[in-house]
Amino acid sequence: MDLVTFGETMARLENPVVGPMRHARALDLGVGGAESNTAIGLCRLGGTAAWFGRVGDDEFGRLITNVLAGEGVRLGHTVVDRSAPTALLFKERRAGTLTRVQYYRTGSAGSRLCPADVPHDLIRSARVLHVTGITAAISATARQALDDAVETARDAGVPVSLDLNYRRALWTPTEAGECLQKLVKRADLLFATEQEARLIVPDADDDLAGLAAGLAALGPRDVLLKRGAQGVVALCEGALHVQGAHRVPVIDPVGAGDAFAAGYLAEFVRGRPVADRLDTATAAGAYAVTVRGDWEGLPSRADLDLLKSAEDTVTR
Ligand code: KDG
Repeated sequence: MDLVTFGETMARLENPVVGPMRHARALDLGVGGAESNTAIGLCRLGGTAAWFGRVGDDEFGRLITNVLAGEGVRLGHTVVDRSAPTALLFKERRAGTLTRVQYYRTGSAGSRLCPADVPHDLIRSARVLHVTGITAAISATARQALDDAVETARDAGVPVSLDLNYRRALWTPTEAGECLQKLVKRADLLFATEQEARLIVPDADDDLAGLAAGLAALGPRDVLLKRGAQGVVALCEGALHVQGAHRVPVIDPVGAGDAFAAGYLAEFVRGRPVADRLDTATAAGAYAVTVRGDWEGLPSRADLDLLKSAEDTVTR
């Protein structure tokens, strides 16, 4: 298996017309979860990915497993929890690309993930284990499962990829900073925004190269500072890389970071050099933001070629 990942995936409800949610006459139904978004991205780029987590024994849980399986994500270790519902995520498209996310996930099936759910053999078989800080924030048992999974990967020599993915609705900056710093020390690859990075190394230099170096000093050999429309500053295997983003019309920025991680990891597991990893990561991020939805716009390999070669806006 190229990538193993886990966490909470939710049913996603979104107003199709921009404005306060209370005026919506209908909501679009989909799914979203940072880790499963990345698993889908890796599959679309031709890799193999497994996701595990808990879903409720309800229509939303069945929607999640249908969607992920339909995208080629392996779900053999996913648990159907009969005692708690699948969580909901509401995406209120308030104005243009301004989106307000609200969770209904306290006590959800996904947050009941626990150490007994962790498939250690599957993790040992992976080319990379990808985790996010969200799992540490959703419950104590999920945090323990995360800890165990990371330990198994490290013992087996499987690289650990960590996307900090700070969600302020779930915990305070102080709580997150303390907990995530411990995870950063055990990660090989680290994805973060500048704001997230400063939770971990509050005293780091103002400039991004210094910030990346501060994070790398904690352990990760690749540090990727994602800068949205401004691209990425990366400190990988000791070398600094600065890369711009593709200029694309932004329709929905949610999920861009998961796409970036998917692109980077898709090349990492194929043993490709850093330059290729960054190219695919930035292309995947660009595709993700051009389409409504957290993962729906993620590219295939053919889409990557299209972005590279397109001189016209229409390819026939
Ligand atoms: O990164 C996109 C995610 O925010 C979304 O798909 C849902 O996992 C999610 C979360 O916790 O916000």
